[in-house]
Order: sequence, then structure tokens, then C-alpha cells
Amino acid sequence: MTVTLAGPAPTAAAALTLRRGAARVLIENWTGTSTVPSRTLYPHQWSWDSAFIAIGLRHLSARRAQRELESLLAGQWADGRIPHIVFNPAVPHDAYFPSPDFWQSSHAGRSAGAPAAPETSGIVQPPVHALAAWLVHRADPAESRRRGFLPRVYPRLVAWHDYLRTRRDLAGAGLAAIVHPWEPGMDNSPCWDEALQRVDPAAPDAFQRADLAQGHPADRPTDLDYGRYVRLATDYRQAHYDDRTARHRFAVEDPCFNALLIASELALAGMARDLGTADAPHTARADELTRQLVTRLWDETAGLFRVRDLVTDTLVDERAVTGLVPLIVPHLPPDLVERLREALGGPHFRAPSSRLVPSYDLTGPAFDAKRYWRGPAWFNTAWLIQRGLRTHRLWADADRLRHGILAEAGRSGFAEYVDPTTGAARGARPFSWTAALTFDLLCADPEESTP
Ligand code: 9WN
Repeated sequence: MTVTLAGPAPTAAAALTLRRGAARVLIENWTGTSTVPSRTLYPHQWSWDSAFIAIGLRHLSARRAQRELESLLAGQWADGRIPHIVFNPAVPHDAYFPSPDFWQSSHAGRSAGAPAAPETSGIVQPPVHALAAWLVHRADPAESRRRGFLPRVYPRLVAWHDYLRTRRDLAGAGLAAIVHPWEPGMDNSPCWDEALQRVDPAAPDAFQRADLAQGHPADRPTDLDYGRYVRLATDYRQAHYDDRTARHRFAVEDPCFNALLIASELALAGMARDLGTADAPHTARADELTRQLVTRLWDETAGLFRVRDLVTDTLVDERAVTGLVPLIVPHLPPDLVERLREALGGPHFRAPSSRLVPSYDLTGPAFDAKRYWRGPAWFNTAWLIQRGLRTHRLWADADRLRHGILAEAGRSGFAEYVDPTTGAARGARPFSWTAALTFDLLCADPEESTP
């Protein structure tokens, strides 16, 4: 499935081959109700994956894209949370760890409102869903209206944002906090290292990883990381996933997570207008979130957004791609947009052999070109950043990144991520969101990204 794109922009023939390849991945990874991120490493439904996948699927079948999001929403809890995994009961328990018998959602999560079925995890992932639902609607408004898509999903997405604004505003300052390194979707980013030092890892014999049967150990988080992930999830489960009583040893405010909340709040405003209800509460929330994002997470000296550790109430001294994703926020002050643009082209993020954006500072002490979110370049973050560049009308930068994404997707066979120093494909292949976002870039109207 390797497609070579020689020039900066794909030729019509190369684009067609790439488009066909991407469509094939989406078709092969479709289970009948949703899409697995990868047939091997990730055999269930993941929350932010499904949102990115729906963004691509909408060009193939708007109806299937709606189903992708609605099957995820079938796992939503009564407190509003959208769990990070919705488990497929047909998949054997040992195919992925942690499996449903670890999370025990229908039992341990009952008081927090977990459904009796399907089984889910108890944590969340970044809120890109409302943005995805709005883009899915706009791809085929007639089909969306015929199926009553927006009236069905809008109240659920509002409940999801309400959960994040109330139960997850742990600092009381307006931003949503995350309580597990799997929640920002960037599992082993060096941004979490310091906070994780406070967590005693679970004993290695208390759990059995399934990822190493598929993934290369050099590409994956370490056993020590996993011990800490297990400890944090076990503590949360023992608190019945109740955010009012759980005491979190790991609690941080993440720029990418909150930037996506802002973009999605603006998508809710669009849906509200379409449905003839008030959009002002959503735009007011997006404005307030933007103010808090800048006040609490912008680092003027570094020229990018940082993660805030809520236990020490300090900014984490690491540069990572999460700090660049807020480019998707439309009402960011122009001088911040310019600093982020400079950071993208500067020594910390301009990768020598990949045209994507590395997940972590190329010059940083923890940089590791192969290990997951400690350096490798991912396609979803590049897609978000190119969308952000377009939002701020930085067309040339956006086009460059778009062409880079297409070239790397083709060259890598729709890899999960690439080594930014050699360009080598790493992780699962083919990976669904890489295919979906490639498909989107080949089909979407670029003007769609402007607010
Ligand atoms: C844990 C599915 C998910 C992505 C995350 C990515 C990875 C899981 C794992 O895979 O995380 O949720 O097992 O490593 O980090 O972003 O959603 O593709």
C-alpha cells in the first residue's frame, strides 16, 4: 500500500491512489458499527480515534460517519462522560489490556452512571467529538436532517461538555483537567513524567500487557509507565469513578485537550444555530475557555502553551506538540499565533526527515525518536495544526503541512506515527485515523477551517 509522492503536492494520479488506499483502510477496519484504530494493536472503539475517523468517513459515507459517532455515544455515562474505550464484546479479553474485567464499568461505575452495556473504560479522551459531529453534519445536511442526526447528538454532546466543565474543573479556574496519562491521548509524553513520579507503580506481576505481543517494545511505553497507568486507573475505579470523591495524584491541565474543547464548543454553537436554539451560551463558554487557556497555560518566554500540574500549580518545563495545537482556537491573540508559527519552524519542532510535527521537543532531554509520544510525529496532531494554520489564514504554512501529511501517509502506508529523524514508519499499520485524516485532506474544502 506504499504510495510515493515525489513533489510537494500530490499529482492527480498519486492523489487518487492515496485516496483509494485510505478508503480501503477505512472499509477494512469497519466492524459493522464503528471502526477499530488498528485490527492488531487496538481491537475496540476508541473515543478520539472515532471522532477523527468520522471526519474522514463523512466523505465516503455520511451515514457511516454518523453511526461511528453514535455507536461511541451508546457508551456515554449518565454523568455525561464519553469513555475513552467502548469495548466490543466479541473480542477476547486477552486481546487488549486493560480489558473490560479490569475497568468493570457496569459494576464499579454504576453510581457515576455507567451503562449496563456496553462495557467501557472509566476515563476520557480529548473532546473532539462535537467538532467531528458538526463536520459530519455539514458534509451532507440533507441526510443528517433526514436521520435527525443533530437533534439526537446535540444534547449528548452538551452533556459531555457539561461533565468536563463541572466535574473536571478541578482547579476551579474554568479549564478541564485530566486525571490519567491516557486521557490526553498522548500516553507517555515527557509532560507527564514529573507528575507520574508521585505515583507508586502497581507491581509488575499484577497485570499482563497485551500491547507487546503486537507492538515493538522500543516503540511502546515502558513497564514502569504501565505500572503507573494501572495504579492510577485502579485508584479511580476504587473511587467508583466519582470525580466528587476521587483524590487524584495525577491531575493536569493540558493545552490540546482544552483547545479541542474550545473548538468543539464553537461547533456546538453552530449546531444550536442550525437547530434554532440559543448559541450564545456556547460562544460565551468558548470565549471564557480561551481567556483561561491563555492566562493559565501560555508561556511567554517559551512562546508556546505548557501543561499545568495541578498538584504543584506550576507549568511543566517541557515543550511538546500539545503546546502547539491551540492554533485551532479561532480567537487566539494574533501575537500568540505568530509565536506558535515561529515555534513550528524553529529548532524544537522542525523535523529533519519528516514533514510532520514531532510530538516532543527535538532538542529536549527526554527526546526519543521511536518511543510513542516522546518524539515520533503523529498524523492527528499535524492535521489539527494545519487546520489551525488555516483558521488563522496562514495559507502557505497550512498547505506545506497538508502536503507533508499526504506525503508521509503515502510513504508510510498509513502508519500510526513516524520517526521524525529518519522518516521511518512506526507503530501499527495501517492505522485508521491516519487514513481518515488523509482522506479528509484530499476531499475537504480548505475554506471549511476558517471560523
Ligand atoms: C491507550 C488508540 C489509542 C489512541 C491514543 C494512543 C494509544 C492506547 C494504548 O492508542 O493509546 O488509550 O493502548 O496505547 O496513545 O492516542 O487513542 O489508537
